[in-house]
Amino acid sequence: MADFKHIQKPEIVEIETDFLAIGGGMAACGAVYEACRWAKGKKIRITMVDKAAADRSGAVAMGLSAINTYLGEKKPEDYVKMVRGDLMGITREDLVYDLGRHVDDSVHLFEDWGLPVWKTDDEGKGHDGSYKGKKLRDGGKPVRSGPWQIMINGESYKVIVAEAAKKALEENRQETGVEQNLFERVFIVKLLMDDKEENRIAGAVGFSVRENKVYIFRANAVLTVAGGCVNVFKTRSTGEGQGRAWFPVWNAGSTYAMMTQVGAELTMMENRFVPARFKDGYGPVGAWFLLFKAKATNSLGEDYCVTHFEAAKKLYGKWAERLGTCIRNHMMMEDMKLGKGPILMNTHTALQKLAETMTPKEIKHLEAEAWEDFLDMTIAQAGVWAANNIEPEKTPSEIMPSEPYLLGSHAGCAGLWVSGPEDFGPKEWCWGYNRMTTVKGLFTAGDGVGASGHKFSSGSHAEGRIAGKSMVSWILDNAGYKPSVAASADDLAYEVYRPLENFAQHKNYTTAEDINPNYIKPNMFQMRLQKIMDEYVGGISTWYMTSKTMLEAGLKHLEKLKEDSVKLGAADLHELLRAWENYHRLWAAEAHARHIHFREETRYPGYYYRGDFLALNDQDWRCFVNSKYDPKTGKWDVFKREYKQIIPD
Ligand code: SFD
Ligand code: AMP
Repeated sequence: MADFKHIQKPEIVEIETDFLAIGGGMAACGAVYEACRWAKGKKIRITMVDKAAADRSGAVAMGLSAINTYLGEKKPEDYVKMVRGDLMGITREDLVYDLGRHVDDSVHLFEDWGLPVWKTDDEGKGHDGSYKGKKLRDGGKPVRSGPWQIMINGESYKVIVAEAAKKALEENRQETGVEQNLFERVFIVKLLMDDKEENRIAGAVGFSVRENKVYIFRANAVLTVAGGCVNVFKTRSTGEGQGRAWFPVWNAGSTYAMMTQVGAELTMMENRFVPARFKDGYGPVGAWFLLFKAKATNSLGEDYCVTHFEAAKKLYGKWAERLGTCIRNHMMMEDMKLGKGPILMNTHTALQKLAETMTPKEIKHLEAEAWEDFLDMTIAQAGVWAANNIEPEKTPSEIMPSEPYLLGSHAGCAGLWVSGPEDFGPKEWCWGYNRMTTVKGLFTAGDGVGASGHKFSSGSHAEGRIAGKSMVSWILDNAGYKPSVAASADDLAYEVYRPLENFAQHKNYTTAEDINPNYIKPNMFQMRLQKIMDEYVGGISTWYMTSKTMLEAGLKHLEKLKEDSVKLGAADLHELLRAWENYHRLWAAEAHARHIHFREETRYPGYYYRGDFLALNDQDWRCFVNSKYDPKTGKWDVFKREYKQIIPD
């Protein structure tokens, strides 16, 4: 089968390791940092492979202005209540609690590693990260923008976190004597299962996005932490702005797709996140609502959270009362549909109010912070302001609900069903190793873990550390294991390079390379996927509305697209990357559509609506929706799992 007839055969590099982290983001960096500590002196080989360069990869690539999960004086129980409330009553409380009790330690490490954290002095006055106060771990008081969030000067946040992970990896490399244990610009295409032991992970295969090389990794334990899924729905940005999105465009659902394909159980894949963002630049709103205390209104000056509140309560009951993220979206959308937009973030009145008690120097500093909020994390939004002559202290800005993203770490909870901590939660939710999926030896964290949102950057790092530590236990407990994969190295390499072969074989059939009956280019494939998802699965065109009949039609189109996916064609390594990214998006999209189809209620108004079941129905649907794809039969099974409340209201 592996006949590279029209392209050059790539060099095949085979790597034996014990611990393989796929991804180099917050969770991966946390995982390798922690694993290297527990592996010290034990000759356990730790390897990390990222499609990009860890210094600037993943969601934190551009930096962040706030750490959204820091408990400080609060209790993990309070954190569980917040997460449960915001996610409309359904969370894995064991996982959330476990995260709550560990997350602050990651934040303390960030500060040790050099991240500037804003501090409050003894008089209660806030200062930015240049203030030399006590460290958080020594009792220093952060500047809280909200109850859970603290402010940072975070332009270099990811560089700092990656540096610690890389340092740990290098120490591990020296101890174990391996030639290389950090692989950057290597995209993982699929996971490999063991051919001797049922339901056991054995490694992964991928390719260099720069060189003609295919990589085959064999490992005892694999952590898949390749982030969430962006660009699965048609985007609001168009034309030359198309690359702009809120979440990182390079996170293409690899986490969900690859683990689904090997039969790992998914949970809450019906959930998605539709963030309200500053229009066109996708600038986050948190600092404006929480730190600057800005109010968002419709263009008539009305507060949509007041005018639509009673109606929302009727449909969504007690879950509407705490004005969680999706409910706020819902009420905003109601006004937009009534033609009362644009919706405005009143930055000007907020800054003017804060300035009332400030000196001119302090006012200048405040204005600088307003810009820096975006310059530190969403630079394009500062560009939109500059291009439109917007001075936030004088002019309001439009906000807008974005296209949907699939994720498990922000205000959403799509992901994998994983084993919980041993000491907390129902026994049936713990099958041995914390954060292990239902596939033996396969772990996840951050955006990968479902039913436990609101982890954000700090929580994803902390959860990576939890997973990393338990993977080392797994490796020690399975020390005699030798991974063995059925497919030959040549066959795997051919499969990975097939889009290049498809293109090379047929490219001369037409004069316009992008149009060809024998292959589909990644860009066309992506547009087709986005159109299906947008029109049938509740994208922006239908105001996030879908239904049983719409979903069934959409799933048929997805099936056809899957048939065509074997014909993906790539002209070069960059397009090969794009081809596999879109293939992963397709799988994530299918899981999403199947889950929405199964859940017959509207649990997350403002994220999506089931037109045939417009209300929330706690009696029948306060449960997890889980699913499993069977790689042997190609069939999906979607089913309910009981929700269990651990922390009382
Ligand atoms: O303002 C492959 N997030 C925020 N978190 C906060 O704490 N504070 C904020 O202020 C936050 N905001 C925010 C946030 C994100 C973004 C994009 C913006 C603003 C503009 C959320 C966090 O960043 C997020 O929760 C975590 O980063 C999630 O961590 P993790 O590890 O689950 O995902 P990742 O960091 O994106 O890393 C993914 C990695 O995988 C790699 N990868 N590698 C190999 N093969 C493949 N096939 C791969 N596919 C992907 C990536 O390169 C990356 O290294 S605010 O909006 O609220
Ligand atoms: P965002 O910038 O929208 O991603 O939000 C950052 C953080 O602030 C998250 O923890 C959000 O849950 C929180 N947040 C954003 N807007 C509001 C709001 N209007 N009320 C309460 N919390 C908010």
